[in-house]
Amino acid sequence: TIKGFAFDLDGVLADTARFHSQAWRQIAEELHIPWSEELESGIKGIDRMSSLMLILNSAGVADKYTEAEKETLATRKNDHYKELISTLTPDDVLPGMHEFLADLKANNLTMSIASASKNAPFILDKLQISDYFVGVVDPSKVKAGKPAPDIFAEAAKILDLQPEEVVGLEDSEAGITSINEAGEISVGIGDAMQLHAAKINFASTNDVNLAQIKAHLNW
Ligand code: G16
Ligand code: MG
Repeated sequence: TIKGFAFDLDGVLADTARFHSQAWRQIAEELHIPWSEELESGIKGIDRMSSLMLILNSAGVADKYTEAEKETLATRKNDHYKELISTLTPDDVLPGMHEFLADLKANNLTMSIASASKNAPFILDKLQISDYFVGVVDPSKVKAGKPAPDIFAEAAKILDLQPEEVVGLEDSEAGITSINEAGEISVGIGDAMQLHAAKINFASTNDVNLAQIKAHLNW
């Protein structure tokens, strides 16, 4: 039976995907790399350096930059991103998720955060939802980022649960793969075609609800 939930942050709880995209887009423009829908969805869920590599590789220029230059670009993106997220308030919790968190809590289900973001604790604090979670995975302490299972596997450990007792929620393809590989139950939020590997799909955060998840799983 299901006893806990592991939440992705960007795009599931927080309306921050637009800020990641805005900050990366600025870097891409400075480097004269065209922005695209593919980059927009490709950077979702993957860590900071992998996002930069995806952008550079899209223009075939990754080997034109030294490691130090790449570090500088990634830091500059993060500085801009941090400026953008400093404006976050509880109103930036994505639609329906306040209610969903309260419903899980009322049902004694335990929750943790499985985000690739090093800024996750700061964002949870800004949104004033930190208290819902027993813990936050530190992405710098796991071997591999999403799509590898490590982040979601660690989120189950934090909950002190077996993977099959955990539902993972994600808005990215990389994240759904991570949940499935960890042996947890995947819930995709967003385009059903893009997130076809998810066991259960909701079109938007507003549609996510415990009753429907229970019905799907005969739980
Ligand atoms: C998020 C975003 C990614 C971002 C990653 C790292 O992951 O979806 O686009 O690259 O965090 O973020 P930071 O640069 O803040 O460490 P998630 O897993 O919360 O969707
Ligand atoms: Mg996400």
